[in-house]
Amino acid sequence: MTETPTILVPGRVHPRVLERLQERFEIVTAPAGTDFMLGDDEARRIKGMASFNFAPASWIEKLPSLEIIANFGVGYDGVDAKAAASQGVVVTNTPDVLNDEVADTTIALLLNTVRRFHAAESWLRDGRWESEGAFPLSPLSLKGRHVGLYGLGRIGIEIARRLEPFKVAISYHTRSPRTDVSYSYQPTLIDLAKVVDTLICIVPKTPETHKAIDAEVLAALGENGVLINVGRGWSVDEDALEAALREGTIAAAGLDVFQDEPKVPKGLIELSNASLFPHVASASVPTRNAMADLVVDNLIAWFDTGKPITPVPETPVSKV
Ligand code: A2R
Repeated sequence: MTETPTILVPGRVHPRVLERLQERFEIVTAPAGTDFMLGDDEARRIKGMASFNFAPASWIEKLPSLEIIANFGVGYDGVDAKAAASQGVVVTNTPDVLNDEVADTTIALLLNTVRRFHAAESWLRDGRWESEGAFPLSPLSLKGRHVGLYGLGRIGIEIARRLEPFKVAISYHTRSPRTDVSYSYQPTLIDLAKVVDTLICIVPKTPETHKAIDAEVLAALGENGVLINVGRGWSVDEDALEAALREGTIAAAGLDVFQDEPKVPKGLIELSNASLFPHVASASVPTRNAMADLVVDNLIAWFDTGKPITPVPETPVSKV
């Protein structure tokens, strides 16, 4: 009889991942963090990992039998995929199953930001409609805007398609232009910021995207400018953004992601021209269940057939 593989689950993970893993695998849990808590024998038994964006090189190198890291989430910046690849370890993520949810949330956040619906609802709930009258007109509107997408991958393209019926102009910047779209391409982020008045960030966390949206990009967006970030907080210089919102360099921002989650800068919270979501873009029960299933299905596929379903680009080829 073949041995049941042992899967390490560091830190918190979606309950459905644990539930389904328990049906097929031996499970070892450990707190995620800088300290690797497993003894040598236990570490040697670990063949797979189910992680919530956590697998640093210092852990991977202490797991000599590790074959696969299945990450929950499309972004896997917390998994050292290069270190994994150099040890022959496969990394998988959960692309596509969250595209629609994230794109829907992006449109909601964009509308919320320009039309201030969050403040309008508070106005009603606080009894101010009755006591003070109509909610103040929103200074901004989505009508006639020119939206720029910084990133036009699996999620970005779904956002762009959803924007079309809103009759806005659409441009984008990526490192390589796409050949399958008619949206106008800008070769640099600053060029994009100069031609649009609304910028949506949906790029991954990489060294190149660190604080890419800085004071210069915000100034280029201009005083009617709106920034929406649904990628990673890492890509925005939050100090520069706070200053730009406070000084009117841009008009408003909608953020679902932050540099140091769950900590959100107090300065941003105080601003009435910012709409802030607690990283909920993919956070519906059906979508998170689909992501959880893809984590477990990748592990099952690997141990049953040697072929992961959704390996990341850095990953070595499958073992068959
Ligand atoms: O640059 P390209 O041609 O590889 O296009 C990708 C773009 N991108 C960048 N654009 C400009 N400068 C960069 N340094 C740069 N790096 C990447 O971001 C592509 O259009 C897009 C990423 O698309 P996907 O890999 O399909 O990712 P997906 O599924 O859309 O998710 C995006 C991110 C995740 O990594 C999480 O951080 C977040 O959304 O949930």
